[in-house]
Amino acid sequence: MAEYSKVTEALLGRRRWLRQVSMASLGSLVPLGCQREAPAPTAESLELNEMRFPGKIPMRVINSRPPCLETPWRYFRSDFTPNEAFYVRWHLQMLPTEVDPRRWRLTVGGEVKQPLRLSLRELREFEPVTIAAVNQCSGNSRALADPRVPGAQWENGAMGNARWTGVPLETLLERAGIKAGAVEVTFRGLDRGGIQSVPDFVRSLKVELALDSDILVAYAMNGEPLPMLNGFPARLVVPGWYATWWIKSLSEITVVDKPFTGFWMDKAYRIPTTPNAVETPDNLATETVPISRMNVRSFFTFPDQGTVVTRHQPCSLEGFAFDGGSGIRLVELSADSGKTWQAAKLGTDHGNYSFRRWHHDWTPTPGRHVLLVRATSNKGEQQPLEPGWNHAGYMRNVVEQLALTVS
Ligand SMILES: Nc1nc2c(c(=O)[nH]1)N[C@H]1C(S)=C(S)[C@@H](COP(=O)(O)O)O[C@H]1N2
Ligand SMILES: [Mo]
Repeated sequence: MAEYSKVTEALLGRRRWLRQVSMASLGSLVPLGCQREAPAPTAESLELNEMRFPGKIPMRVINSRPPCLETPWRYFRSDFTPNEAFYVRWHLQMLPTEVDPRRWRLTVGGEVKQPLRLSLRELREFEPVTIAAVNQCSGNSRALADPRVPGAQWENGAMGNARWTGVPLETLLERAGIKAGAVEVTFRGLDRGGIQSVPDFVRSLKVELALDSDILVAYAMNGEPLPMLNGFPARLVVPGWYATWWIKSLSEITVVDKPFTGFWMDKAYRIPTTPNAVETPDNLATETVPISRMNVRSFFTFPDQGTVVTRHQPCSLEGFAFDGGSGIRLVELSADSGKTWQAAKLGTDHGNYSFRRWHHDWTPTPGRHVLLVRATSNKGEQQPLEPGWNHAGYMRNVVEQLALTVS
């Protein structure tokens, strides 16, 4: 499925293509015991709330102006999320809809000895680095918050995993030469608020953090140019950190000698300092910090919710896990509400910032079952059995459930 292409989709027709995709990705793994209750969805036409944006398959629209589009769940059956199905999130009305790659320039300025003004071609002349990393919106799964919270009502599809190729930010900053006394580096894209009351989407990193060698200025995603809606021609990739840092259509990197202040740092994208950023509606946290590293999560991708499974035959359960960069140590399943857990087998390791697939053969007895999946990261962090809550709906990572009927 990583080899998925638009051409394939057009040739096969969507319906057949979907069938091929599930057959190709699950292949011989589909066991006799896991039957599908209903045939796979036949989305010849747009489903409710779906729209087709440039460079994208039909996707569920969370907001249309500016576009916020959610990745359909079936795409999480592969380790890498196809560019065409990768979720999209913009904040400002005036976003770039076309960029001439011959005229686009990335500037590195401010408190530097040698300001840079790089073309896309010059950026590509640096030694390229590729890293597999999850891009997840801070508000992924917000729609599931209880009590409800305002903001884009994402279900679980505001995330994706891709191979990002580009130049380490550190290389660019070293080429420019950071002056003594510099404290932060700010990042700005081509999008604009348009009116004075809407501040531009600018974010800043402390100099020490900006020099982390894993941060990239990426111009390719899964081996192709970035889709326009995912930040063509280049974006920041901050592996392990929530996507709010991953500035798209990047145009200005500015080194500053005073801490940067701005709406998107001081007011938005902040979390309580409490463990796992938890607060309660009647006792909101008074102390907040900018959101940064992702917490650990895991999901089911097969079979689908509500599938009818045959008794006493092995059913191969499948899903994936990830965290904020320490990597996945363990994925466990429970069929008894968390009393006992069994370790799943982990799939290919694409690096600590990537999705990590898991699978587990389960031989069920008749009845209705609710399975739980729980991941533990290499740094020992484990998903909670109860969801945490905060006023912005950030960082949800409760243990996920899969309800199945065994007949
Ligand atoms: N220039 C710019 N970059 C941006 C944003 C934005 O509004 N403008 N939104 C950020 C947020 S909050 C998210 S979740 C990610 C979404 O990345 P994607 O659209 O490629 O999935 O982009 C980030 N980078
Ligand atoms: Mo986001």
